Amino acid sequence: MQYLIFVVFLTTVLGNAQASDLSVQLSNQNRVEETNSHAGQNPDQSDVCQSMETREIWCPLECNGIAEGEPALMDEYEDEYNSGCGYHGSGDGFQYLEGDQVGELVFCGKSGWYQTMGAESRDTDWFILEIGPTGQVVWTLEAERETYGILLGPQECDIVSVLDQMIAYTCNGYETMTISGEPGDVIWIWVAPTEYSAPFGFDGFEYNYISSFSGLGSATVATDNISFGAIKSLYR
Ligand SMILES: [Ca+2]
Ligand SMILES: [Ca+2]
Repeated sequence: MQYLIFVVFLTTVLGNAQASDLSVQLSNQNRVEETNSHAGQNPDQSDVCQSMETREIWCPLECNGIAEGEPALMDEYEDEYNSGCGYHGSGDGFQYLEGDQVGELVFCGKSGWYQTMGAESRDTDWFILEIGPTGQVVWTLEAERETYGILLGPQECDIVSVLDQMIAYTCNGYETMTISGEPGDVIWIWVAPTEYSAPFGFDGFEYNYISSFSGLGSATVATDNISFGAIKSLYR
């Protein structure tokens, strides 16, 4: 049974296969009750929403923070950047994020869709964070298209699943997840579009999302210059 759930999860939630109702049920069943979520309207965004004279309405984001650094999405792109458990290269496929001196980080991410040999694919972004001295990380997600923010566990690719999730779409406001643990604990999170292919009316390949954090472990080196080898110390 556990194997079945894992296969369904990987193929319907984390991978590039088509979504199913079961994946939604699985995610909801795994929701952590004590996690706080907030879906309030963001007044700064509500008045800049634009109608594209289609069914799609979008709300552009401006981000002032650390850039994700993923190569530009395009057809035949291979997601080998922060692709986590889907990474096929040598070493670690996760992107490590750390807070500033007060444990805060504004991360300017991009996600979207592209075609691989004629099949629709979505960009997935996997991150590793460290819980700071307060024992509580608050993660706020905004996105120009409907986007999952997921807390993952256990932290082994063979058995990883959804511990908690939020779905952010800037036109509806922002979403917040509070993650509690011991200072120094490592957490895995995952960001990707909820849709497996670009929505009707979407032009191009990419859209913007913003992950804002408080309560992170303090940075020792700049994130965009960090090497995976140097930051293995997070596990110590
Ligand atoms: Ca990305
Ligand atoms: Ca990626």
